[in-house]
Amino acid sequence: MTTTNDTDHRVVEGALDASGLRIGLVAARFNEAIVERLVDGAVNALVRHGAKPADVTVAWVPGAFEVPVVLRKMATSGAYDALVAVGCVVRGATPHFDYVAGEAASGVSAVARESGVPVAFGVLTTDTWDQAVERAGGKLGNKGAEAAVTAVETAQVLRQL
Ligand code: INI
Repeated sequence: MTTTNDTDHRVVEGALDASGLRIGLVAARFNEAIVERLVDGAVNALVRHGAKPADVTVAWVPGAFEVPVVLRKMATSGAYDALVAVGCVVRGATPHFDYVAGEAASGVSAVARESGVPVAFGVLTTDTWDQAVERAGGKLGNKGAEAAVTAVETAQVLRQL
């Protein structure tokens, strides 16, 4: 194993501090009961980490498939330091799931790569409704809140580079 005693290197880490950050959420209304909980979790997490409520914008779209195009508009507007995609795609018995979930994930990452604005992925992709409930403020936490804090941390890293 190689170790180093170099104490002079620069370490960049993002503070979990949302004060002064302008943050946009794009939320997909499909499976709305779940997504409302994810949005509430995300907004609460941002405010608890110092964001001003007036600096948080939530844009609603019909489904997860529509999330990337609205994220892209927000990312290229210059009005946001970080973005969060929020939605819920439940597999059920349809191959539609794979297209919707796949397009949402690849579209979200493309927006972040191409714009340079961090976009956190808070879109649940689950096999069942119960698994979604567990991740939307249930026993497995709130993935909307986790994504929001991830967006803040990444924005704070970018600010230092
Ligand atoms: N959209 C979702 O956000 N979640 C889903 O589970 C879902 N399913 O299962 O179909 C879903 N479909 C709609 C899709 O996002 C688009 O709105 C639609 O295809 C029109 O473009």
